[in-house]
Amino acid sequence: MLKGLIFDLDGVITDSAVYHLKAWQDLAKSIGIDLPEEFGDKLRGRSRMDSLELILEFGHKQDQYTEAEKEALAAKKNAAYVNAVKQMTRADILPNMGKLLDEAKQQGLKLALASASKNAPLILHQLGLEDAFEARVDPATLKHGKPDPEIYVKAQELLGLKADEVISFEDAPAGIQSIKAAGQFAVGIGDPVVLKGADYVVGSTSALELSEIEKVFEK
Ligand code: B16
Ligand code: MG
Repeated sequence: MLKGLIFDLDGVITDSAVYHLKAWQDLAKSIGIDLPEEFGDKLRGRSRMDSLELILEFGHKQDQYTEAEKEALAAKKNAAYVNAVKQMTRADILPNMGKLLDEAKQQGLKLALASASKNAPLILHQLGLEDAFEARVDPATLKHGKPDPEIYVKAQELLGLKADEVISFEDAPAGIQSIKAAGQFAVGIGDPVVLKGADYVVGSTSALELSEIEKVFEK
């Protein structure tokens, strides 16, 4: 029986991916790497340091920096990203998501956030959603990033629920892998080819209908 919903943040509740990409592109440029727009998809759901590693590998520079230098690069990117996030408002909640969260609460479902972002508290504040989730996984406590199941298992545990009692929502292939490895029902938001491991896929949040997803979940 369905008892809870677990949400990724970036790409599901709001589209902060555009700000992540812009901040990474500027940082990459400053060290001589030209990062194409398409690279943004590879960064979805990946932790900050995993994202930096992917970018350095892409630019064949993975062996050129010490750990301390990598930390400094990541901090520089984050400062630019945080500046962009501070411009966000309630209007940046993705279409339909406010309604879906309200409906879920009315049904008595428990809600949790499973975001890899250490900036999630700031983003939720900007969106006016500080009180929307009864549980939030703190990514600083995780040993492994998505696609490892750890973050979704932890979110489910924080809600006190079992894997077959929750539906989890993701926009990233790494996130869908994480949900499925946790044994949960996965809703993908994006390209069905890219998110082929999901149990239910919609092209965008506008097409999300909780009652329709529940019908497939109950089958
Ligand atoms: P931060 P999600 C993820 O958020 C983003 O998709 C990913 O691009 C980002 O690198 C990661 O958070 C870490 O973010 O640098 O703010 O800690 O999709 O898991 O909500
Ligand atoms: Mg995401």
